[in-house]
Amino acid sequence: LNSFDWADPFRLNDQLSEEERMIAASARTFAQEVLQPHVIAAYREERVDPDIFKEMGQMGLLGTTIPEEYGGLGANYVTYGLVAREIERVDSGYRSMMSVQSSLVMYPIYAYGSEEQRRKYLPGLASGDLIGCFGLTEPDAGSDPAGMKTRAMRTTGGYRLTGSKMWISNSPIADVFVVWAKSEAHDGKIRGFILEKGMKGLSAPKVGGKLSLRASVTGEIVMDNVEVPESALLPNVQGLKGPFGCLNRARYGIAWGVMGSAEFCWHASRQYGLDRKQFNRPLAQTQLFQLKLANMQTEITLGLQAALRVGRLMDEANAAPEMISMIKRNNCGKALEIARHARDMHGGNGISEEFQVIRHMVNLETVNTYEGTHDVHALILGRAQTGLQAFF
Ligand code: TGC
Ligand code: FAD
Repeated sequence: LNSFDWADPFRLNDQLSEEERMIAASARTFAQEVLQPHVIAAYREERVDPDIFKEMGQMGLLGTTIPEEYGGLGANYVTYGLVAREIERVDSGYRSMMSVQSSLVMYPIYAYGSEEQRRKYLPGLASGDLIGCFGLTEPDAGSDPAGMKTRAMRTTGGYRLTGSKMWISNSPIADVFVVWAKSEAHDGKIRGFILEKGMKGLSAPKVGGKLSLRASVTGEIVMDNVEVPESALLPNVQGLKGPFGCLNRARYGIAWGVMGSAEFCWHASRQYGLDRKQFNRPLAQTQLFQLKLANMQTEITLGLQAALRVGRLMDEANAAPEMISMIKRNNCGKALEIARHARDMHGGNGISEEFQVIRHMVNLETVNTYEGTHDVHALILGRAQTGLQAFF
């Protein structure tokens, strides 16, 4: 009879190449040895250590899919997903730092940028010497980014940007800002611009009072007549497909990442149930506890398998955005549900930082919302199967 590995029921590991397994294993060691020891205090104190970017960079975890000539690892999308899973096993905020840098800053510079822009920014972003952020959302334009108010006006040598972005990961510590604006010089079309820290009129105040994703810093981007040269424009894309092209990659990575977070919660609950006795038997020997563990195991196994399938299609350049909506939505929703159950299964200890499940749970509330909310992705899938858009 074939054996069953409770922790890897569909033998995901066997479906990976030697190289994918190796990079995943080294990402896991890094995450557990370098990130895990600091996360509880970092979260409590809402403290982000910018050196984490350099540490990730040294490990080759920034720009995993960007070609080596620009400082990336030149690996495939499955590898990128595996890295996200290992980092988010520790904390969604750390995965957020990595995925913004890789998918939302390095990717657009690589895919839409000039050769000069690639050479100028990508090696520093890959090493973590430069920190990047991505400004799409605004105070009055979240799920509906087409409603953005940020404008770029033509000047003699370039553009002048005015507007403000809200809820921007990494912005208070960023050196490089990829910002999306409606450009009056391009018939009001959405265009991407690369701004740099220190430009006159550019500031990025921190958003305070966050009770989720506290190990990652979030801010605004305020642009008060920021003048940039022509060379700041991303030349090779226009329209919403620019930012969405980046979001496809980041959302895909999130679908893997949240499974790492859910796996942490599942394994912690299983161990807790084996260790703790009530009514003279381990909690894990009760039917209700086992039902919850079986549900966790099933949803994580299915979610990982789905992410791998979409990753393989991405690597063949054959994935559709709706596939990504499906796995981003479902994996986030299931991970959040798993974390809530894990919190409950830990009893009173479940609310303590020491057991970590409540931190994952509260983080996943953000992950379920950003990069397209759970409901927005349902509307994308609804539109794809009815031909009727229900957004407005
Ligand atoms: P719609 O009419 O659907 O499309 C407008 C144009 O965009 C193209 N497009 C895509 N292209 C590539 N990939 C996709 N996934 C695309 N989706 C749309 C589309 O083909 C069209 O192109 P064209 O040439 O015909 O003009 O646009 P809509 O305005 O009706 O959009 C509706 C909706 C809801 C789907 C969309 O706006 C949406 O996805 N909203 C959610 C917004 C969102 O995800 N924001 C994320 C902000 S970044 C972030 O959260 C980072 S957190 C990261 C971290 O910390 O880890
Ligand atoms: P809204 O769009 O106002 O949505 C509120 C509620 O209404 C949701 O439940 C939503 O599903 C629902 N809703 C909206 N429209 C419809 C509809 N048509 N039909 C039915 N229901 C609807 N953005 C960036 O650009 N860059 C970043 O780096 C970034 N990082 C983030 C980090 C954090 C910690 C957070 C919390 C957010 C971040 N975001 C970032 C912003 C994020 O993408 C938005 O919060 C998200 O897209 C939702 O937008 P909103 O907050 O304006 O909510």
